[in-house]
Amino acid sequence: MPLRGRRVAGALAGLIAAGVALGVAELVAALIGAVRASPVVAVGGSVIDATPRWLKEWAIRSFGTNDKAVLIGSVLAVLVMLALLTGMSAVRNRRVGLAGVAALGVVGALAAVTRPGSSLVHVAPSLVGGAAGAAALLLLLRPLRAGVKPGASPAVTEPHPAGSAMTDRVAGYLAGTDRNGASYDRRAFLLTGLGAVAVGTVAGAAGRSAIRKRLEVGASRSAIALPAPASAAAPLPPGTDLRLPGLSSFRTANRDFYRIDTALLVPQLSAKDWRLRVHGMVDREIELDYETLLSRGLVERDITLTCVSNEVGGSLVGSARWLGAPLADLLREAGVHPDADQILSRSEDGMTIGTPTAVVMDGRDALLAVGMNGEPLPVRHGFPVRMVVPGLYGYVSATKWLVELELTRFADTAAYWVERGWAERGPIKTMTRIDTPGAFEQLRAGRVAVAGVAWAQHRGIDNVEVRVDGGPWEEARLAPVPSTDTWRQWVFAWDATPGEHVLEARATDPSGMPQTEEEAEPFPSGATGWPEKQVLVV
Ligand SMILES: Nc1nc2c(c(=O)[nH]1)N[C@H]1C(S)=C(S)[C@@H](COP(=O)(O)O)O[C@H]1N2
Ligand SMILES: [Mo]
Repeated sequence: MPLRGRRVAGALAGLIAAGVALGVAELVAALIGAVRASPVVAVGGSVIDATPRWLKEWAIRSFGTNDKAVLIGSVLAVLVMLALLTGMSAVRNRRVGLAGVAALGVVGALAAVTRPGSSLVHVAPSLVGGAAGAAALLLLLRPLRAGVKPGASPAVTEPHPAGSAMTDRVAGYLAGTDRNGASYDRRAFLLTGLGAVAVGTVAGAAGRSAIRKRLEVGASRSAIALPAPASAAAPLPPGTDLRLPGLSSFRTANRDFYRIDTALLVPQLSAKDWRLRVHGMVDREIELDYETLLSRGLVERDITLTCVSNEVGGSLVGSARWLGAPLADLLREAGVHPDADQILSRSEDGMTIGTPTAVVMDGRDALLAVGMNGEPLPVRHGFPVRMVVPGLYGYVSATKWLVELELTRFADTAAYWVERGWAERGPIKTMTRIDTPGAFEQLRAGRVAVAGVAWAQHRGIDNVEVRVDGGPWEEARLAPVPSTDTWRQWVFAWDATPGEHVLEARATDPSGMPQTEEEAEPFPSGATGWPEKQVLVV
């Protein structure tokens, strides 16, 4: 089969066809208003769900908040490779090429339609995009066939000249000839290619911008004026925030607040469209809109949120002043059946989180939160409404983009992370973190402020101790806190002597038992162990 330059052209055709497919798919996704049905997003989302825990943790560790960009990049890289291969084989055999395009389209469609909360129409972007890609590929293959010398039998192949490598093929492509010297219509190929690139780019750009507009739920958010709380947060006792350099501030700014969720694209739900349905094992179903929720008499509380995936010393913890409606009151109105021990909450993107009913009803400030640090919830943090329950890890309590509360039983339904092996109940373990000095920091001998935060939400922190080089435990000074639902700052004045030292810390809740030294990884119920810092004093 005469190939050489045509093979390179074929690879290029494959790449262009893939671009057309993606561009058109993006446009169709925007048109049907299903951002998440875009093939790259859908495949990326499926990859996230299928990713084993160790790999996910490695990705978060290595790429931090760029993990999603890296994922999308990888999906695209794989697609580019497949597109090049498909285009190359299409030169030999159009049917193989078309089968390749069809397979990619079907993969995208399957990924889209199996995403939580998706419907059959979500196959449209991948299928229409795939069809457009196939059409582009056929058009681009035409000029490549046109020049094959009449009578040149594909069976008669000349021996391949030695040293004919990639350069040879590229030269062939530039000359518009194949190995038999048969020319193909390079001009027509280039023109068709340019046309296809234009179509793909315009479709993709239009789709993206339509999507961006749709994502401008920001408009809905900025139009909101939150009411003053019926019950304001307790004023912070003086000295709650020690304001030491390197120590986390008592309240975490929204832009600095950690974000953990499975949503590749942040769900976009406007306040106007928001409804909460309370159903399941209740006497009376309730449906609530945003206005009604705001009119319920809101409470404002400082509450520290913690992720079960937080490693010892990790940063997946933050404290905010939340404004929200008491969840227990709403449940009492619905009339929860006595054996409904689980509140299965659902988010707009289909995430499910199971919270013990008894915990929510025990008098703590479990909230349907609408405000965070004085503004409407940021979209990333669950706009318009999320749950916040002091004392429970986020994966069993802090549902963002909340749309549904189903009263059920743990024995009957397992929530998303519980299905994946995480503990059914997730009370927060007593933990402390050394914020300053930093790891491997070089210090001057003399007085050094060792400081950090400790948390055991809804139980409270009674004591934090520090020890140096495995010596005796010494008590740190605790800052005051407004309630037991927040973390607590502490500071220890250390007389640092020259040399290498290891600092360790441990916290104690009112049970009197210091947090365990035993090291456990986050899976399945939260990390344990004492945080430590190695420092060099000069
Ligand atoms: N809809 C939805 N809500 C969610 C999650 C999620 O993946 N989807 N993740 C939970 C987890 S594991 C945590 S720790 C908190 C994190 O909240 P934040 O991103 O506002 O810090 O949200 C919880 N709520
Ligand atoms: Mo989490």
